[in-house]
Amino acid sequence: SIDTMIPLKSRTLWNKHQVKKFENPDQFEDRFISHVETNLGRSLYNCDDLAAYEATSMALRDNLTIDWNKTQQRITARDHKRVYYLSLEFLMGRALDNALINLPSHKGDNSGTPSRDTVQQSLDDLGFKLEDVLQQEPDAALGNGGLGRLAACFVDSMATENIPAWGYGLHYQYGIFAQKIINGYQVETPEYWLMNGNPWEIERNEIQVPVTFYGYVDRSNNPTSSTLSPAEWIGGERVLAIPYDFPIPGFKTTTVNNLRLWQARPTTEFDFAKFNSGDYKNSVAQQQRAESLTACLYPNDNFVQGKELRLKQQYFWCAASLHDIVRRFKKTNRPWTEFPDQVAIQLNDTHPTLAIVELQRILVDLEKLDWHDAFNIVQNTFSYTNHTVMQEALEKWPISLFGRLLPRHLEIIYDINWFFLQEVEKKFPKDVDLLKRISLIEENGDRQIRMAFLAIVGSHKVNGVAELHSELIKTTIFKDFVKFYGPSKFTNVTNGITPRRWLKQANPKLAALISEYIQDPNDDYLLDTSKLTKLTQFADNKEFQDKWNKVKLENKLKLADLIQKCYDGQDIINREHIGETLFDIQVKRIHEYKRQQMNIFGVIYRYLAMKELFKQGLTKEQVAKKFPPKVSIFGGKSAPGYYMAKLIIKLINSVADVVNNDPQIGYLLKVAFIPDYNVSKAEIIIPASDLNEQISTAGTEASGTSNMKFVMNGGLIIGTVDGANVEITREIGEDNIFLFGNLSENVEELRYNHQYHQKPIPKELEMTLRSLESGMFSPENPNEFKPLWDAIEHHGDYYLVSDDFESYLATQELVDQVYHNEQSEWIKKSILGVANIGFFSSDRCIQEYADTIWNVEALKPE
Ligand code: F58
Repeated sequence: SIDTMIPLKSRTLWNKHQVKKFENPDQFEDRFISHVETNLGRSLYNCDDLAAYEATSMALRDNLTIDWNKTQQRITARDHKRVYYLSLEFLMGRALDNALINLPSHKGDNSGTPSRDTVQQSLDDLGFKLEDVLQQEPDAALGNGGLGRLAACFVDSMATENIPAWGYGLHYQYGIFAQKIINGYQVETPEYWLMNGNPWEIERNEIQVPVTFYGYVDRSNNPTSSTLSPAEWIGGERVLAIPYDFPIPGFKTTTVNNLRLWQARPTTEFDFAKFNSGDYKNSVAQQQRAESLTACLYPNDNFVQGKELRLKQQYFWCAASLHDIVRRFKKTNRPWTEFPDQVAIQLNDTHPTLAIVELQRILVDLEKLDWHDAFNIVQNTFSYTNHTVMQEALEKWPISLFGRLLPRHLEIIYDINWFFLQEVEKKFPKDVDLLKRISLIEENGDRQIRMAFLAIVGSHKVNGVAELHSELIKTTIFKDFVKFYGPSKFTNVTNGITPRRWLKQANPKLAALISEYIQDPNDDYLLDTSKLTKLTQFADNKEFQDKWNKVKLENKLKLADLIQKCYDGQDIINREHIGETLFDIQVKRIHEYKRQQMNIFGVIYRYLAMKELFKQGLTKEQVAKKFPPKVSIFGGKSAPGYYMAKLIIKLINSVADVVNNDPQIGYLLKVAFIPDYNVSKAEIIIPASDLNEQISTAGTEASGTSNMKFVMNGGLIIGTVDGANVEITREIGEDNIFLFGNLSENVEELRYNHQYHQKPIPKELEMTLRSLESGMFSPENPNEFKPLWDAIEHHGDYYLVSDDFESYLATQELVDQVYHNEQSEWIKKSILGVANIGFFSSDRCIQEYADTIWNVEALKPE
């Protein structure tokens, strides 16, 4: 036991002064005031909302830290296997409300146990509004989009499911940029999210992990000079990795896991050469460079750039994390062969693939294990999640760049490849083409390391993130690996989302209505989401439908407020008609494959068709029959260097300008672009949707997760047969989703046809593109949007907008008809969606990972 190492006298004293959690409102108030007056150095007289946010957060963090300590001690005492989730991105959003929801009794049950309600009451008594206090918190936006938010949902679920798990990532000073829209264009501004400090993190200066770059490999002590035997890497540059720890609470459990984010710091090492030459300024500059290593998140979504600093970030993070993991394992005094019984490491995409190589280096060079024994351990430890089949998002590193930064790691990769190719050759003799295709090194032109291939070879399991996607990777990008390893190395874990944040926190009114009707006053359905199916019995119930509708209306009003704020007070949405106005929403990163361009083309077509009817002399009422009131809402960031995506943003804003200011159209059609889409805005936007757009070209969106969030909030999907839409349809029933468009199995042929035959463009699209060309939306520069019509008409229409446009419009027409003429049917679909979305809880994902990939069991608090 760890206890016996501490003298009895000290133990007794520590026990006597055991720190206690606040366990009732009075104790919370005590903590709150104490934090205000000591940690913040403020008082009753100058405590503003920000200070109230900080003090509330510190009080909650105290509680979490106490449980955090217990959780960690329990895992260590039991010698339990730990899961490490390595992700370069954690898109956490805000922490305070989440912590409040996870309080032991989250509803006022009069027992005095603290809950969100009692904290709200206390704050009220102290003179603060919880709503305003929550607004003080900046989003922790350390991610780009789906991949980063998935990691955040997963750490939430791992804690809730009592899986002993740590997340490892980087402590960026600047997360994703803040997006401003100026004259319709995206402008990126840096967001220093730590401006006011961060009450949720614990900086651990007592842990400093040195990380090395560059230099050379020294083999002078190694007579065989084989790369397979231990070598010494003499590094050229050295920085320190300092951890920042974030407590991750679970729901209805006292398990608190850890999210550890590393930050780079200069070493205090003293450069004599520079000192002696009197070059003090330069040695300071060099130290400052160290800190810039983790300064900023790369803002690309589904695209890789291949920059040296990015590779440095990756190695820095992998080396620091593995050092930590290995140190923890070594304390158990177990033999190395047991490492995979104690440690499971999940690679969130290929960004942490270097961890595979680093562990092999540690085992061979530092721990002197036999090369093959070491690699066995490595393979049994790691598993890899793929999130894309798109070529431009698959990581490859030029050998020259890589070898300069990490000379010893390059040798190890060559050796891994050498043994791997020998096995391939043994199984498929003389298939030179196969060897070329499957090699970890791409040999055409500039030689590059294929990181996905390295991740496959170094792992025991590879998974895709939705059924369709997991099948696609087996038949396309990883086909040869299926041939070599057999299909069992490849598996599927369909993505999920945490219902705590995406239902309870984002949509408290809907959550309350649900718990009332399914008679679940303790919100157990947030743990066992299959309980949501009890809603089915109320799908036709008039009274329930009315209440359901009322919640939606309130959420739409809240979104209308947000939009008004974004448009400097200009009220775009007509509140009088809001109940009959369909909110059609597409929020996600802007990317051609996600096809926001098709959405806005649909809006333009609708506008042109409406104008035509007016021209024919129809009245507003008559036009409304054909085109009932609708708001098209967009949100999302473009990568700063992605020209086409930025042009799509500009087009949306230009169309909004014209349409919103057309008095003839009025409230019948409005367009809004919400700037700076992020997690906390998503929590307002998603609950307000009637319809949401999941319209990627079939086969391109690996899973999508906002599709799940929208349905969980009573939104209906208009979507293609892509990603998780397929399984959502299976779960909620095809009557409750609007599917359209070509199937993924036809995409290749359609693209081929575009290349070799001039296919006529459907007339509705033709009309739309010509309106762009006429300068209708860019009178000063009619050619502004030329690249958008050229992409379709002259560059092969890679994303198949022209192939799907007609069925998209037809399906939108069907949507209008159901929404306006069969209101009760619409609400029924909405209810049935929520009733059957339970499968997409990220708790289910974590159970699948735990059972089929990590081989780890829950460790419940006693
Ligand atoms: C996303 N990938 C997928 N990548 O596009 C989406 O379908 C899926 O639901 C989600 O992962 C979760 O599995 C994604 O977000 C990135 O943003 C990477 C960031 C770093 C560079 C490469 C793309």
